[in-house]
Amino acid sequence: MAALLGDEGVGRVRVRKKDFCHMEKQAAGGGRALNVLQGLELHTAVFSPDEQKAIVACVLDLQDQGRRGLLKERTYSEPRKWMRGKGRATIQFGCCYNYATDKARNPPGIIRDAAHGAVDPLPPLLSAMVRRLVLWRVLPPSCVPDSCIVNIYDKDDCIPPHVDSRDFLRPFCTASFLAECAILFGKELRVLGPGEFAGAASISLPLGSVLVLKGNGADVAKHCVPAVPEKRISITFRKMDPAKVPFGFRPDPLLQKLAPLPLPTLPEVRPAMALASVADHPQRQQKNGGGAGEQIQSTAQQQAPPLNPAAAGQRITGGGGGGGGSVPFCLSADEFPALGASPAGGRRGRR
Ligand SMILES: O=C(O)CCC(=O)C(=O)O
Repeated sequence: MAALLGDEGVGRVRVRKKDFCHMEKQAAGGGRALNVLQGLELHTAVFSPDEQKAIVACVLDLQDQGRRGLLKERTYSEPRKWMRGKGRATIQFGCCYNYATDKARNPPGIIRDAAHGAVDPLPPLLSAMVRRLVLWRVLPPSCVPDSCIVNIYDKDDCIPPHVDSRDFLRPFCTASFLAECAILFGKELRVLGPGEFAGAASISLPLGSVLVLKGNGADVAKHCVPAVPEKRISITFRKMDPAKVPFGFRPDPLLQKLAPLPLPTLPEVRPAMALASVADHPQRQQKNGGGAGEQIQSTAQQQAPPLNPAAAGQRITGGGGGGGGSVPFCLSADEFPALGASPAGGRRGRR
């Protein structure tokens, strides 16, 4: 297992930023302002370029297996791309999370009954990723993921605004591959058109990075990824609530009793640069965004990605001006379809 992704490198150049801030007024609580990004952490360079290549190759191979019907029934889903923004393929491991009531009338949530929720266990390389996340202190040993969902976005696919189900514990995290893109956060995210959304805060997700979600960033703010400019893969790792684990679930022996590796002594600590932008709070951006996030940085110097153009009331993707007014774009069941559905009857056999 360790050979798939080496354990060495806990101290290698990477920035850990966790001072994201965007204040939004709460309707409840007398209009008190709340930092809806509290609890988010961005860890960069968690996976090296070579490791990213291996992970992408593994995902594409799994997609090929899914298309050929070689994975369990609910593991691979590929909706019909009938309009811009719709068509993101997903591969689920560890459990079947049902986004919408399905044909068997299973309600949304983790399907506990294996007869209806048959998915494959985490493949070895994805288990090795989880192991690294814990050993390298990206995730705490108290919340080791036992499931994941792989999102495969073709150009123009998106994931609409949502809050991840409470069937999964916090923190959870998402790793990014193939193309850098923005993820939007906000208490309210506006739908501007097919695959186009606007939100108050935008965080750029570098290749090989891992964004950790907990606190308000996971539970108060919604998040979404607007239509991507080119093919992109993300892998979201989550630990199931023990009360929701599918019957007969077998824990991965390689993910038991993991302990974080000790950090090497750092020769230098530099202030982190801002990674999130806050459109309507330029003064806050100066005060907080440019300040010191916690940083783990060894000898080489890392350049922070450029500031994102902020997104309040602005079009995030696609051509053409800000518009402002929403156009009809229904966040219907085919945005988060019941899983295990592939187009064109691609399923030929079953493992
Ligand atoms: O693709 C991403 O980075 C976000 C994925 C996500 O929000 C999810 O899997 O729930």
